[in-house]
Amino acid sequence: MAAFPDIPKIKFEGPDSDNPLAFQYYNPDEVVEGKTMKEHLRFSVVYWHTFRANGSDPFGAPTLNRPWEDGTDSVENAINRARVAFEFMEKLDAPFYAFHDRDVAPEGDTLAQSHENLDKIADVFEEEQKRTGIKLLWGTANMFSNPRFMHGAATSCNADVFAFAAAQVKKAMEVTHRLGGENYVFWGGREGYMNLYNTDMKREMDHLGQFLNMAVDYADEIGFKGTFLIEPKPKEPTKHQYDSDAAACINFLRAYGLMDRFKLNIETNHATLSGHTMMHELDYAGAQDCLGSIDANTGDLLLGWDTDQFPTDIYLTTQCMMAILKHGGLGLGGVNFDAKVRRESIDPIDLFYAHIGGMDAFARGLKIAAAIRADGGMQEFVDQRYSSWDAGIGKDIEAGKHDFKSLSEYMVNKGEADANASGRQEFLENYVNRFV
Ligand code: XUL
Ligand code: CO
Repeated sequence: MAAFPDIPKIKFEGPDSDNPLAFQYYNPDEVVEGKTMKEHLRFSVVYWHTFRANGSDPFGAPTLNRPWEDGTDSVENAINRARVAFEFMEKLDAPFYAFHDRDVAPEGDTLAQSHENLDKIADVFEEEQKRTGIKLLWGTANMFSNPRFMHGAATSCNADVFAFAAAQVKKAMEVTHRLGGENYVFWGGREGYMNLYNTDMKREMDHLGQFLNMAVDYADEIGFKGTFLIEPKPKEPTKHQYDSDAAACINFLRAYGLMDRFKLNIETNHATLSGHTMMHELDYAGAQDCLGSIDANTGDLLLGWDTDQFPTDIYLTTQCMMAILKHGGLGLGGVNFDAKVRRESIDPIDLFYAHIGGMDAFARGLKIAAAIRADGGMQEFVDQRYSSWDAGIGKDIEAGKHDFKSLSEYMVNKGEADANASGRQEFLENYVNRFV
């Protein structure tokens, strides 16, 4: 039986439509900068928030109406839920999805039992992927919910937990590979510390480096060619997560010889928790050739935690798309809605409104960013701002023709630096507003 019998397939109707179950801006086949919107954005639905969230929070019980759930943690319920998930994604016209092993299949009494449960769901996913053409953007392993991971997984003080985590990731990689997953994500759930008094940070980081190298070796063994992604987040659940921001992750990847196999999965709410804008994190990752994928969501200015709300702010999506286009697109990555409806948004139809809004916001951001780039005014300003590096002393410095002695001689002779020009921040903010 259909879970969403009254909901039609969501279609593009254009900006004049007032149909809340239609796209006003996301037109999958519309070409922007030589690629279709569908190719640029590669929208993905997350299994955990969309099909497993129940509206509970630390202060209250579940609230969300999910009539297809039978209230048990059985494999049968998980199979039925998988069918519902594909019905939802098909109606939404979402080309990709993402999951953690433990979102999709119940954890068994033993690891072998958990593996078996996961295989049963993977059978259903395989069938549904074939039926619908929907693809797996990435898989990952949940190594933070079960109490065994209280001290971390790859960074646990308990070596057996490291071994358990390895077994779990091995299986999650196999399932991701079997389902044609285009990436495999590591978000360091509890890879961090609460207090340095009881923590050997160096040893924990070394273990994490070793763990990720084992993952790369195993990928080679099974022929998994997808990109590995690390997802930075500075805090929550631990006080200090080792993968705290893009810069920290990239330093880690370099230190442990992982740069050629890993990129980053940048999430908006994680960026802002780390005291950076999403645009900063994307531009930093892009500058280091590490921009892999994004977890699209937003936090709340007035709340200091990971609220994982759907992105509707056009400035945010414009800035995301400016950075993404600047660095050549997301490649095998996508715009993955790591976002959940509020616990007061209790109806199944709210899942549609939330995703439609996020997809439209990103489609608008894409079009606005492309228009800004086509106009060229901002790029021209930036080029001009750095023009002292295009000739004369600047060009020679960049070419490596100078050292402190020659620069000292140059400036002692000259006496004073050339005058500075205005940075024109307000002018540029107004300029962006012309396109929004
Ligand atoms: C947690 C988070 C995760 C990762 C996947 O904040 O974002 O859901 O995206 O483990
Ligand atoms: Co995420």
